[in-house]
Amino acid sequence: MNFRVTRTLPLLAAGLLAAFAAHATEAEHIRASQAWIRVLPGDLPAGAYVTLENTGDQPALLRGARSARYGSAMLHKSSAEGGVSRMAMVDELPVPAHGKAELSPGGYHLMLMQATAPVNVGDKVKVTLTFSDGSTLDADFVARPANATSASD
Ligand SMILES: [Cu+2]
Repeated sequence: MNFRVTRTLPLLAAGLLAAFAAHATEAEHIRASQAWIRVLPGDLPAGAYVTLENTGDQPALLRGARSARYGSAMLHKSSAEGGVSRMAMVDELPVPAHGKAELSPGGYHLMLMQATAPVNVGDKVKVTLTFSDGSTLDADFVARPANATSASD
């Protein structure tokens, strides 16, 4: 009896590992493009924008981001009400299966705060995007001037 148990357990463990490896993460199906940061003077927070494309069959949920260059990063959404522009924190941004989500000025964005050192126009800043299953995607965001409206205008 003992003999059987010790032989079965390693096989069971191997089977579980194989099943886990076959399950793709959210981040694996996401392609990031047009990634840029609007750098503002002084200690003002910087908006970060990116286009996310989901090549997978399941929706992915962007939860937030982090970067070694900033003390904190939050997911925000801007809106205009009666000519007044506001922004609010949001918990997540869905990227539909075989679809896109755009973070762009006036809409969803990442708010990067407390730069650890001055970020200059032209710098490439690595930002790690985090998804609801805990998976992550690194993308290089190019720092652009305050009057920029897209990744390349
Ligand atoms: Cu914001």
